[in-house]
Parts: sequence; C-alpha cells; structure tokens
Amino acid sequence: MTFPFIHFLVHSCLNHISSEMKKYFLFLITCCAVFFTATAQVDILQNIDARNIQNLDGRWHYIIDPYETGNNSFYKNREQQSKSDLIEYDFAKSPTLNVPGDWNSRDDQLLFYEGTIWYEHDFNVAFHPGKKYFLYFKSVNYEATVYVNGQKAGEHKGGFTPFQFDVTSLLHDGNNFVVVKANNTRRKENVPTENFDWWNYGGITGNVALAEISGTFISDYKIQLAKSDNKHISGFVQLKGQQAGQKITVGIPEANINTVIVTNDSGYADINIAVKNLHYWSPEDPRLYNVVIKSADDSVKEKIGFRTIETKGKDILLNGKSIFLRGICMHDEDPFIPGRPRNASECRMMLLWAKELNCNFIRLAHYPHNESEARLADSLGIMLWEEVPVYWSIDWDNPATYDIAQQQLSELIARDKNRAGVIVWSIGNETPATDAREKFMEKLADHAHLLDNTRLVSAALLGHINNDTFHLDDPLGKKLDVVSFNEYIGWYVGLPDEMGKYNFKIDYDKPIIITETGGGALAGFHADDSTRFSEEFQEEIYKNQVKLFARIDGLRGTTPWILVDFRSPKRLNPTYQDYWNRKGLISETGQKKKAFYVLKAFYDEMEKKYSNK
Ligand code: GCB
Repeated sequence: MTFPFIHFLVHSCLNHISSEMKKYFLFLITCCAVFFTATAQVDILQNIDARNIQNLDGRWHYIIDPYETGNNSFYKNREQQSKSDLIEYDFAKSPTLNVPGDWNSRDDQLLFYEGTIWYEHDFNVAFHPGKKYFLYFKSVNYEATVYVNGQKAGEHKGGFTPFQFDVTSLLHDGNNFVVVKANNTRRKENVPTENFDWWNYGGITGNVALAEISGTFISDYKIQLAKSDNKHISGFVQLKGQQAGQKITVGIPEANINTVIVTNDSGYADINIAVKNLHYWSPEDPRLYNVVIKSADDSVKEKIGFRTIETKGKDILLNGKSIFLRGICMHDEDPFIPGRPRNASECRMMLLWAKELNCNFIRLAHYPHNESEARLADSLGIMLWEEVPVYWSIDWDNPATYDIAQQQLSELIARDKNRAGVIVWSIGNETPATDAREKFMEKLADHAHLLDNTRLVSAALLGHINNDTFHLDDPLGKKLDVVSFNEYIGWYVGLPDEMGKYNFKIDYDKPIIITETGGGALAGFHADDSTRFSEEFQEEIYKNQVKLFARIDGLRGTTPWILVDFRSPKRLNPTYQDYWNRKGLISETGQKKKAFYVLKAFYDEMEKKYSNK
C-alpha cells in the first residue's frame, strides 16, 4: 500500500464520520502507522546460512577512489571497445582483497584510509526461472551501493548489520558481476558519529551470499519462549510470495512438537505452542533444540535454545532463578589475524578467552558483532549484551540520525532474535543527558521493547561524582529494564590507592550492571602499583574495584573494559599505546595481564555465591 493511497483513504473516511469517531479513527491510524514503521523496515532472510546459497566470498578486485571519480562509470565495469575508447579504470587488472574482511588490515596503505573503495566480483549462476534470487550482505561499513551487471540493486547505510536486495531481474544464466561501492567516511549525522574510540574498519566485512529461493518462501520467523512464561513457545512465521492461507509446520522433534499454523493475507502466522518437559537453556547447560519450519515450497532448520529472562525488583532471573552476570566487554576485532573477525573460528578464540575468565556473560560493545559470535555463544552457554553504535554525543536533533539508529536496532533484533544467549538489547553508550538526547533515547527504548518484549532493554549510562559519591540519576534509567553505567574510578577519576573512599548512590530500584570499569596496562611492563600503564597499576585498580562492587546494592553484573587490547586512532602515546587502547586484560599478542587473574578470582567467588542461591 502506498502512502498517497493511505492519505486518500484517511481523508475520505474522515469526511463521513462524527467528530467523536474521528478521534478514535485518528488514534487507530496512528497506532497502525507506529506498528507499520516499527515492523516493516527490515526485510532480511532469517538464518541465511541455512538457505540454498551460493557463497560469493573470496578474492574481489578493488580500486581505491578517494575523490569518488568512479561514481558515474565504475559500476558499468566496461572493457575497452576500440583503440580510442578512454576508460580510466580496469577491475580485472586491479589488486584483490579477501571478502569478507576489512580493507585496513589487509593492505598497509589502507590502515588509516577513510573514503570510497570499489569492489568487483565475477560469479556464475545457474539461473532457474521461477526462482527468486537475493544478494545478501552480512555487513559493509558504512555505506554500500550495490550494482549487478551494471544496474543498481540498492543501497544500505549502517556498518554492522545485514541487508539484502532482490536481484532476480538483474541476473542471467552464466557469468554475472557485482560491483560494490563501499564508503566508511565518518559523518556528523551517522551512527556512530565522527568521534569514537575504535578503529573505523571499512569495506565488505561480512560474508556475501546469493540465495536462491522458491517463489513463495519463509522470509522470517521468531521462535522463543513467551515473555516470562516457560510453558509457551511463541513467535511468528512470515511468508513472502503467494502468502494467504498457507500451512506451515513448526517441528521440534526432541520436544515432541509438530504444530501446524496457517498464514493470513499478509503471509503472517502467529506461533503459540504449549510446552511441557522442555529442557531450558542456561550457561551451565546450553541445550539447543533442532527446529524445522516447513511451508509447501520451503523449509529452514535452526538450532534454538529456550529460556526466560526477566527482572524482579533488583534481581535478574534466568529461568526464574537469580543470577549474577560475570561479564566482560569485547570489541569485534581479532588481534592475531588482525582486523574484524571473518569467521566462527576467529570468534571462538575470543569467546574461549572469556570462558577462561569464568564469564557467563559478554557485552558485545559498541555495535553489532559478527553473527557467528551470537551463534557460538548459544552453543557455549554465554549470555550476551548486544548494542547499537549510539555512542557519546551524536546528532540528536537530526531526524535522519534517529532513523538510522532505529534501523540498526531493528536489523540487529531481526538478525539475532532467535538466540537464547542474547538477553539484553543495549540502545547506546555514554550518551550525555540533554533534552534532545532524552527524547531520542526514550523513543529508541520504546522501539526496542516494541520489537522484542522477551528480552531486557538497557544502555550504558554516565553518572557523576560529588563528594566521593558516584551518583547515578540519568533520567533515561526510568525507561530501562536494567540500569547500567560505566565508571573509571582509579583511572580517569582519582588514583588506585584512593579508590576506597568512594560510595554509590543509584536512583533506581532496578538491577544494576557496571558496564565498564578498569584501566590501561602495557603487557610485560612492570613497575610499582602507582606507575601508569604498568600491569601492577591495572591490577591495583581491579583489586580495589572488586571491593567497591560489594558497596552497590542491586549489583547483578559487571563487564569490565575490556577483554583484549584493541586498535584505536585516539590512543597516541608512542611508548605505551601506539594506536592501541591498552585496557585489555589480554594483550594483542595473547598475553594475559595480572589483572586478568584478579577478575577471574572475583568471578570464581561470585559463581560459588550464586550457585547456593
Ligand atoms: C569509555 C567508552 C569506551 C572507551 C573507554 C576508554 O567510557 O565507553 O568506548 O574505549 O571508555 O578506554 O576510555
């Protein structure tokens, strides 16, 4: 339905009804509009790797184009037709980059590059008329414009989430080519904005696949326990194509479930299945069930875990039981290869480090990470906090900035809504409390709740220190299920030996997570505990910090900053940093620093304490 048509419809109706009815009618229309914009934005195939796909990863040609010279020509990928034909580019003779992969860590001259790079890749298709073809990108940072065989397939903004284009009409049997213009220029109106403390990795950072699907296909589904209800599986299946009145079966053989549902005119069918004797997912026992969704022409398999997560007063309850989130923050960066992790094995290494620390929880900061992380976390029994890059001060008054923030949140939730491990959607980090920010963030919090009421919504907030008291009174706290904050006592505030004097005042009767704390250390640099950047200084911060934790009533989790040292253009001290943020508990060479063991000891203690609850 087009918007001009809706406009016409609304006006025709309003002319024919009483003023009382008009109020109800307008209210109804507003609700529909909110629902429509909230649900209709994301159109990506659920569980792309389980579909009939042709993987397009591999060596792609690239051209660095800092002045955007190629805007009107490169997408054509032309070959010279005659001797006089002037063509000032040639993909076939240009170097190649591995896709997926950021460009910064693959080519020395691109380490600091921000701008446009054109990619080109040839691929062969056995085209089957009647089938549909979607070109699916797991992530391109930040803007992507995609062309297939010289015609525009579409564009996407937001550097971390998946998107797809229907390219059925652009493809043909045999050889085809795709050209992607990727641009990672930082801009004020973007999310994240111009200023952030991590590397601005550019390029096609996620896998690329061509999916071949039937004319009527399973586009999306959510299959999870209902909110706070361990006796019902609820969710939906969304068909696309010939939609109405189709039978769909949802089967979970190991739980003796085989349910038939029927789609409505829009291809949508609710799921509501009563369950008994279900084995619930938990970090101690991360049970995943094989789930099969079948329509007449399509089927998708998926491993899904079932658990409830809720809050009660100051408690966080997993499957009804009080838990403490023994966490750590992580960036999506592999220090060894280096760059953005490209596959599940790279992600696994980092998740196993977190396990060694005795974590049951990871904060995936500050943007959506590689999808494999959430899938691995499900199988390893790790709970996750997932976040969108609403970071520091962004362009709060700009409606386009709100839209792109909301879009990234919607795409993240669309992608990971079937992961049992994901228990928190975070709508941002350290956003300073102003009226404009409040309006923006409250709307975003409502949007997160609207899209998924089965998980907790939070954000890493800022507090302020008055007379040795850390006070958290950020008004956004009222919109959040869990109140979380970052605090760097001992590093940005005071010194390690003064930490004992601080107390906490938190204005909310809700569970608390400390989402960042810590300090920097260069692995292997040893000195006394008052020398900055020594392992001993960092260790002292952690020793004192765990004592401060005990002073926070309602503390139900901690995710200190950060598991591994990470690249940052803002960390310029040549002796200790050299473009690395050194707050990791593990260095970029894999060396564990002394503070690692302090946190581990605290987590061992917390594990014991909560296992007796
Ligand atoms: C913070 C930010 C994080 C930074 C960290 C630091 O508060 O949330 O992104 O990297 O501090 O190291 O200063």
